[in-house]
Amino acid sequence: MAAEKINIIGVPMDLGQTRRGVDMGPSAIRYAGVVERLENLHFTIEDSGDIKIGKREKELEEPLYNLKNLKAVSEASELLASKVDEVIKTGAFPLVLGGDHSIAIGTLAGLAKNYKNLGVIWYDAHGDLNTADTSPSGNIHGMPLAASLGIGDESLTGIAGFSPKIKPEHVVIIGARSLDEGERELIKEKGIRVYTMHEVDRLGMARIMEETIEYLKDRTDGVHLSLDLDGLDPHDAPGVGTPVIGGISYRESHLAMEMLAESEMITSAEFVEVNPILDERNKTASVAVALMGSLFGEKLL
Ligand code: 4U7
Ligand code: MN
Ligand code: MN
Ligand code: MN
Repeated sequence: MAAEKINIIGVPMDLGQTRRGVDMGPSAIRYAGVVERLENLHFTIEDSGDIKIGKREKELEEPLYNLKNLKAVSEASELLASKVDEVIKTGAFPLVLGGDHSIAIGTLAGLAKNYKNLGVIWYDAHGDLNTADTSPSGNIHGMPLAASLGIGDESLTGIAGFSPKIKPEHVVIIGARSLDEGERELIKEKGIRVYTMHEVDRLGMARIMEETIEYLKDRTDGVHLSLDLDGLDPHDAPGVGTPVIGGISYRESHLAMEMLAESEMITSAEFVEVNPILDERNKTASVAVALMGSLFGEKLL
């Protein structure tokens, strides 16, 4: 890891989906010992505290164009984008704690102000490539990758005043096993690199990470890891709002993080969708912290 300082930004966002509790994700991850874990690796940690999140729209109100809580999500995205931008300018590594995955819209907006060719590793059971037109749920946490590619409603694509934030050829999705029809079409149309669970089974995580690192190495000037805990199997990460069976194992995930640490290519990261209310004794937050340990270079010997 190039940076010696890590700046933690909490985003207690739960408005990108309908289940309660994911707003407590940042607290659960802090409680699981993130600061101590990274201090042990000799990083200087600053905790910026939490981004302010607005109010949920009334349940009965018809959501605007199939985009639930659009106003509050886009406002929080602007705040987060500014914070991430500010942290990068101090030379620290931004480590964003979610909150639901809609927060990636703000994270990527802040990052893209600083990287012309930002690479993104999207570790997730889902593609998060929906728009209001294709989304079966209207939940914005299913849309952040599309929005960052400049696809979807202006209030999401236009955060921080420019669009797109990233290019399709700089994205690698790992762990996909639940894709909606519109997402499949977009993946094909844009030629986005996707390692589904089929490839995880067939090639193994080591080969996938070698290929991912090789693929992103020369074409990007920074690489962001956006890790949705539901990328892992629900057995290892039960505290998530949209679990899908047949996921990436705890060991495979550690290997992925260790290989990213060795590559020294990751310049920012976010860990999202930890929902302590659905969890078993803070297991999922603890898994997130253990994976952060490996990502930041923890070794047994
Ligand atoms: B997450 C879904 F329909 N695709 O759009 C949708 F299956 O950030 C799920 O990856 C989205 O957890 C999951 O609502 C979003 C659904
Ligand atoms: Mn996601
Ligand atoms: Mn997901
Ligand atoms: Mn989810």
